[in-house]
Amino acid sequence: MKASDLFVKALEEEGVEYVFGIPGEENLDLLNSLRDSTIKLILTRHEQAAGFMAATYGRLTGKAGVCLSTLGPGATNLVTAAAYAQLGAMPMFMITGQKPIKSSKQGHFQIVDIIDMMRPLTKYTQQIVSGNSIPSRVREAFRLAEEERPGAAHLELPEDIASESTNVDIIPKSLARRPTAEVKSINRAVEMIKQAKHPLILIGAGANRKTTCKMLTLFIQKTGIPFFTTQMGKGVVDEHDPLFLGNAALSDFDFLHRAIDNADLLVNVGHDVVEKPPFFMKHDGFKVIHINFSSAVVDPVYFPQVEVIGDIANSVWRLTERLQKQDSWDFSYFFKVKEHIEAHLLEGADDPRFPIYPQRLVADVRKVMPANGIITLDNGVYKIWFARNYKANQPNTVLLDNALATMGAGLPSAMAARIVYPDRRVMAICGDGGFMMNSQELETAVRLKMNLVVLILRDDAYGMIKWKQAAMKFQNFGLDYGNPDFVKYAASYGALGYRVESAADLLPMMEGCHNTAGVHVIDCQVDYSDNDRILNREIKERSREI
Ligand SMILES: Cc1ncc(C[n+]2csc(CCOP(=O)(O)OP(=O)(O)O)c2C)c(N)n1
Ligand SMILES: [Mg+2]
Repeated sequence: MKASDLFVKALEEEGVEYVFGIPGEENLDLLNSLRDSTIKLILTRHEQAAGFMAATYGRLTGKAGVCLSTLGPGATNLVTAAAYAQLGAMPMFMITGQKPIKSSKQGHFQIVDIIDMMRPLTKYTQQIVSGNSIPSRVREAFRLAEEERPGAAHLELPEDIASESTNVDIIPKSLARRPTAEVKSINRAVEMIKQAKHPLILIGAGANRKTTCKMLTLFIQKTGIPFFTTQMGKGVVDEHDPLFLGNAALSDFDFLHRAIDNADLLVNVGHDVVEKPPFFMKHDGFKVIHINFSSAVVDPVYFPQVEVIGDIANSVWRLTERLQKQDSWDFSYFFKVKEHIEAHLLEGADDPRFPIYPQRLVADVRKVMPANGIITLDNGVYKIWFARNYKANQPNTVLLDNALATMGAGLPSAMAARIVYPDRRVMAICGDGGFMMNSQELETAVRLKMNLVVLILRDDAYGMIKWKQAAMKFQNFGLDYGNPDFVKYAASYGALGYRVESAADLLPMMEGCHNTAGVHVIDCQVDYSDNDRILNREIKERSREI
């Protein structure tokens, strides 16, 4: 069998449905083999977008999303997406091409060491040096990309290897179960939770697995222990639950941190230090039980006292079996904090001013999104508002990146969500800066006849950095820019463009877009002038009084 055919067969064996990317001449054998397979090629307009789409596919399905590029410049364009998948724990597999390795007449044209470049960004990176090693290399790449903690894997398939003939069979997946926690660690955790006065549950990204969501909901229902989420833990348990306190979008001084400071024990399910800290641990503060697939990376702000290491769903289930509500638990202060949080969330939710206030915008988006609707956020200051104010009902319905926190992923990840869930409402929410970093993918979305809504928050600036600049008491400098006319820009791609003219416009406009086929782009001017006052000062001062 031709090596490139074997490669595609190995991908099919792994259950691959899509390959996202841009081929170069070094991938033409592989491209031809893909032509005859069940796998669909999703051709994009930038490799970075293909990588973001593959990573998001992996995040949503648990199966490695696959992306493809040529050598040199195509492969270097995948770098940010590799880091996105690796830090965000999204299973993703990159295939890059290369010039012939046995003999080549092109000198060093386009050649950079892609394997070494990918090393710090992946769990596995290898050049394939013989067609016969394809089955084991591909299996190994998928094993590592998908195994906890998931991440990025990379294989380089040189042109001459892709075209050679092979005589080996593919290697099927083995049946493997994850190890479960050792009984003594469960015993210790049970004791600590029973003895605590004010235990509190933290839900992080690693808890976002199907079985864990179910087990965790049962655990919370049975014990009645209140919980809060990290940005990437949103939706694992329904945030409309009366035991939900809030989201730790900020690392300190928010209302929620008053509850955290009052806790004497935090039961951390699935958060690790790759995500921006939801709080800072102190030596004389609360104790932490770390429940995760692997042990805690020690950090000055995170040094748990007890670790329950093994399959998270199994650990949570065993804790649920062993724990009942305790009379000695006292959550009264937590619920007092919750009242303040809920009251603050309502403030500004109906603000009529325009350009629109972020609080109003978040409230209106929530109104048009059903429980299973998916919003994908790019990176900007609005991410904090969405994390704090948008209550998620279901897992994977708020896709944001609080690990690499890259700009440019909002639109591609919405497109991947659309592919995985053709029947749900999907909306990309991007700053004008982040949108422009991958706006060329509007063409891909239009070409694929996607139904998609893209909401652009326009402040004609890198607003997030402006907010930090103001907080540091620096003069406004170096962060303003102009924008294309987004309505005309959308139209030039064959998408539908709209401009919001008043706060009251937005909700019916979004509703209309979701009810109409096609790619819709909404240009909405946003007013960030109160961000500094509210996020840096008001919540700090008001929460101190609780
Ligand atoms: C690729 C990348 N470049 C730079 C940054 C640093 N950064 C974080 S947010 C931000 C500004 C985002 O601007 P915009 O997308 O317009 O959102 P806004 O905050 O204005 O709503 C910048 C420059 C980043 N996170 N990622
Ligand atoms: Mg902006």
